[in-house]
Amino acid sequence: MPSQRTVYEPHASVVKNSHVPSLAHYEEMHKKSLEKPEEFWGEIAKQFYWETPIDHKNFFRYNFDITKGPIFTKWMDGATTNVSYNLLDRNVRNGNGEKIAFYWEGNHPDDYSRLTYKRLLEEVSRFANVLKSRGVQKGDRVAVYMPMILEAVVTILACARIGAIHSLVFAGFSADSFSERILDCRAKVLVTSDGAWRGEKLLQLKAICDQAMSKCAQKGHNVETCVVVSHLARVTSPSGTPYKSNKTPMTDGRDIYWQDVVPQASTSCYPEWMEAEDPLFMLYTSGSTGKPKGVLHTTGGYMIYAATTFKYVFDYRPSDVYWCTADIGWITGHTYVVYGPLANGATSVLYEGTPFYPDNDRFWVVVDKYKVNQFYTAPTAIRALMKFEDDLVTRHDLSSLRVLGSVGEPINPEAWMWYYKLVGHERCSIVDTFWQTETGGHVLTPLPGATPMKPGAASFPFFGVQPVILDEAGKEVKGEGEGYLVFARPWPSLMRSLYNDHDRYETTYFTKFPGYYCTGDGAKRDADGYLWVTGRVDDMLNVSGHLMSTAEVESILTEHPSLAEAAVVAKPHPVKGECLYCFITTTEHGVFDDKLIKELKQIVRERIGPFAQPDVIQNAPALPKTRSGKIMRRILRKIAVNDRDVGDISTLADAMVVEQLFATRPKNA
Ligand code: 6R9
Repeated sequence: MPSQRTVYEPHASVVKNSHVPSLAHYEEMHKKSLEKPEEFWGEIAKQFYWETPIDHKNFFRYNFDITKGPIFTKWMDGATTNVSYNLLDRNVRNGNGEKIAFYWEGNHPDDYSRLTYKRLLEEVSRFANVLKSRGVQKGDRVAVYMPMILEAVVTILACARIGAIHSLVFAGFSADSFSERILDCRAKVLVTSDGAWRGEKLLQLKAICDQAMSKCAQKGHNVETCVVVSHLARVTSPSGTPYKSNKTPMTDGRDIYWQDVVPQASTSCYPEWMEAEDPLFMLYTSGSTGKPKGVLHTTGGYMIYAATTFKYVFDYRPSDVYWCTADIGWITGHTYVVYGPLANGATSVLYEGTPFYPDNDRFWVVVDKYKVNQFYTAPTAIRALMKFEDDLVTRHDLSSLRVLGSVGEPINPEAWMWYYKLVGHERCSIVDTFWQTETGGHVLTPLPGATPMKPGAASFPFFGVQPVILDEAGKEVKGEGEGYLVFARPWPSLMRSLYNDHDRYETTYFTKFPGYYCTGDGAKRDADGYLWVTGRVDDMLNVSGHLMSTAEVESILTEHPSLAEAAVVAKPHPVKGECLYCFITTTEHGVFDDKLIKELKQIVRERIGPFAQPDVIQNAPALPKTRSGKIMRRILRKIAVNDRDVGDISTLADAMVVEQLFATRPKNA
């Protein structure tokens, strides 16, 4: 395996014509972005349409220091614009109306379609008019629970057009998780589809929405309108037998089919001019207390940052075909399936299915089919695919590829090398992009033509970003070293608040180290100045790129009547990155057996989603605790990996507990 010193230079064919052709160019641009942010971002903002022009004297203000007052960030405050106008009308006016915005590739290879910028604008306007006719106004929340279909993109942009705040929830979350999120933002409208196929699995999305809406109704919140895309009847099912759409239950007065209302709506809808600091969307992310956080992004800053990162990080050129495999329900889908590519007038692939259907080479089939130039996926997918024969990759023509992206979790050097060699033929640049729902766009990343690559290093900050490493005492670690990854100032797309909870925003991200935005991740800087993200430093787990908190899982487990206590830790997993390892203590009457294990796994699936199902559940008659009663997770993590080097246990109330847990690790652990 390559060491931290192994460096791969960008290939000459990538450097040629690259937007940033050398490290020196990058350094110069980065320096300017920090020293003259108004000038740097002002130039970029000029490429967009502003209904009320930007006041350059009031371009950028912020406070990151909680000891000096409330935390805030404002970019281009007072200017007005509309994001959907800039993504659609502006591109159509620039002569790109007939350009393909999306190639849609269905779960089944027989299903595909395409949409031009002009048609996308018409569809967006139509749906925006439908939303308005159902009473949706500027500032209202629209919950979205959708598969990867074109209507999902249309919904997002229709909200942006009328100033409604979209709140997408990944359509893999359970009805419980979804209802909690609908309630928190009090969504007026919900948009979904009857269902979708993922591989050979049928997802009954409308049925999950019905459960979620009835849970909301029990708590006094009624969703007024539910728009349902009739999707199943128009696609090929894995067995070939057509799906009968009348199986989907509809509630009179509340539920309407997309196909019954959208086609007759007008194709023109005047955009709502939004202030740069008006909300554009919210997106929930897990919080360490267990309650999800509604991360709030605003209009102007998010738009210019999504556009700029897309252009430089993927080294995008107008004739390129780009493909990001992320689901639209995650931040990667928001910024790099929808907003970033469309802001650049790009052509993208939108793929509905999985990497494994109908065969384990589907990704490479699609790259070849559309001659994809930039391909962006997650380490967990790469690790799953590298288990198969090389031939699955090598039998396809992947010569169109120029940039390969990775996102969601640290990429291990072995997966990086496989990606680089087998998929990229040692010709493509790999961009290991570190960012978060909260950051809105990439914050640490190599640039394709500029950055010599080190496998597994997120490398250097993007323009406008100033990373700092701090030690436990809050002192800056200069040069080589390791510590907390924080940022010393905001870039345009940093989240502005948590929906309806600015206090929690300040405590979660700005209190531990006054003056800095705290990511919750650790990082180290090597001798060459490269940054390596080492993973979460808080009680968060990253399972296949899905973040969740240990507290969230523990509180669900302990609701089971047989459980007295539960402690959950992350255990490294060869494909998922991390998996859940749960220690449970039963009550006096509870019996630890296979039935209980099955029930607990099922509860977690139902309450959070299938991706959260625990891999290991261990019986723990007692948990290692400090004398003050705090569970020592550090020790549990050691037990999970069977590493007896547990370090200092002098603070433990009862050291025997540790020995006992090591001795009784389950067979599948
Ligand atoms: C974009 C996204 C954010 C957390 C983040 C970190 C981990 C994401 C990473 C990475 C190392 C990378 N993470 N990208 N860690 N290298 N390239 O994934 O957002 O779902 O909010 O997750 O994911 O731990 O803090 P989100």
